[in-house]
Amino acid sequence: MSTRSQLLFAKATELMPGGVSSPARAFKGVGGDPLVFERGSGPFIFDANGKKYTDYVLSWGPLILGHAYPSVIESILQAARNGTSFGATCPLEIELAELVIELIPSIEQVRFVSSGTEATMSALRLARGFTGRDKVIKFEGGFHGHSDMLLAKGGSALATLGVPDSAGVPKQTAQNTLTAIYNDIASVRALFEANPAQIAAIIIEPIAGNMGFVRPQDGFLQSLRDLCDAHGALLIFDEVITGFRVALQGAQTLFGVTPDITCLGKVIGGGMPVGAYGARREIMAHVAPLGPVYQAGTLSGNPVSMASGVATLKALKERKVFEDISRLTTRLVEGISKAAAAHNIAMQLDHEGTVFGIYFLKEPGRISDFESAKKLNDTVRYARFFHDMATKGHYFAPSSFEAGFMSAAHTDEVIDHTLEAVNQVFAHWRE
Ligand code: KE4
Repeated sequence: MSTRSQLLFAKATELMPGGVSSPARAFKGVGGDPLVFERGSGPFIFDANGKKYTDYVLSWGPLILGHAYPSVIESILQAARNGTSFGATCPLEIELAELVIELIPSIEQVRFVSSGTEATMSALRLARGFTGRDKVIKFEGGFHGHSDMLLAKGGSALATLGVPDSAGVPKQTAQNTLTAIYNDIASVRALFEANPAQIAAIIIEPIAGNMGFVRPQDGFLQSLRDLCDAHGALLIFDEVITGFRVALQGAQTLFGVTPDITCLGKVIGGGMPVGAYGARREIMAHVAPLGPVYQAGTLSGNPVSMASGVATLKALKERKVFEDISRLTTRLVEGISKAAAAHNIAMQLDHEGTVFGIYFLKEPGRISDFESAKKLNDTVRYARFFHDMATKGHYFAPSSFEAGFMSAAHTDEVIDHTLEAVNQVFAHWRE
C-alpha cells in the first residue's frame, strides 16, 4: 500500500516535471521515491507520513539556525504584517547590507537578488562589463546555479544525473565558458595563455560543495588570485555555500585570499529567497543605475526576505553560536570516521565550519577534483547509506555529489543518535 508521501509525490509527477521544482530533489542519485516534507522544527523535518528525521540537508544549506528558528519567524511575520514588497528601498534592506558589508571583508557595496543563480549570473555580467572581455573560467564539478554561462561540466544535480552540460545553451554562449580542473593551477594557466586578454573572470567555489566536498589545496586560491592580477581578470568567489558557513566571514577570510566579487546566497536569506553579489566600490560603480551593467529585480530586497536574513545573521553573530555549530560538525564527522574505521569501510570525510562532506571510496585514493570524485566516489554505497539512515530517521543529502550541513538547533544528543544509527548501519552491512 502506498504511503501518503508516495501518493502526494505521484500526484506531483503528474503536475510538475519529475514531481519537483528543482532536479536535485528527485533522488536520482539514490533511487526510490523522493520524500514529500510537510514541516520542520529545529534540527528535525517531518515527511507527509508524519515520520521525523534529523535533517543534515537543511534546505541545501540556508537553515543554519535550524527549521523555524523563533527570532527568524518572528521577524518574518512582523515584516509581512507591514507589507510584503514595496518595489523600493526599505530599511531592512539597508540593515542587511550593513551586516553583509561588516562580515564579508571584500564587499564595500552589495546588490540584493533573489537566488544564488541570479547572484553568480549578475557577477559574471559585471565582470564582463568591467573588463570589456567575454570569456570566463569555471571549474569542472563546480556549480553556480543554472544560468546559461555556468552550466558547463557542472556539479550538483548535473553530476548526479551524469549530464555534462544542459541542452538549450546557445553555442555562442557555451564557447565563452572555459573549464579548468579544480586544484590544478596549470590547467588555469593554460587557459589564460590560450586566450590572451580575453578572460574576464575566474569563478570558483572556494571550497567545492557540489561534487561532494573538495577543499582547495594549499596556495591554490592564492595562485588564482595571482593569475587574475597578472592577466587583468577578476576573481569571483561563489560563496553561496561557504559564505557565513565555513567561517562566519566566509572562505575568503578562512584562506586569506581576497576576491574581486563575492556571490552570496542560502544563509544570507535564512530560508527565504535571497542572493547577493558585492565588491569594492570601484567595481560596483559599474552596476546600473551608477554604471552601464544592467541588472534588476521586482522582488529584490523585499522586506520579508530581508527580515529573515537580518535575523539569521544577527543570531549567528551572537557569542559562540558559530563555534558551537562547528564543534557539532566536527563531532559528527569524527564520529562517522571512527565508525568507518571500526567497520573497515573506506571513506573520505572532511568538514570546515558548519559544512561537511561524506564519500564512500570505491578504491584507495584521494578525491581532489571532479575526475577523481567521479572515479572514486562509491555512489552505490552512498545510496545504501542514504536509505538506511533515512529509514532510521536521519536525512542526509540524496546525492553523494552534495555537501552536508549542520545547524545551531542540532545538539550533542541529536548527534549521538545519528552516530548510533551510523554504527548500526555499518555493523549491519558486515553481517
Ligand atoms: P540557487 O539559485 O539555487 O539559490 O543557488 C545556486 C547556487 C550557486 N552557487 C552554489 C555554490 C550553489 O551550491 C548553488 C545551489 N546549490 C544547490 C545544491 N548544492 C541547490 C539545490 C538545488 O539546485 O535544488
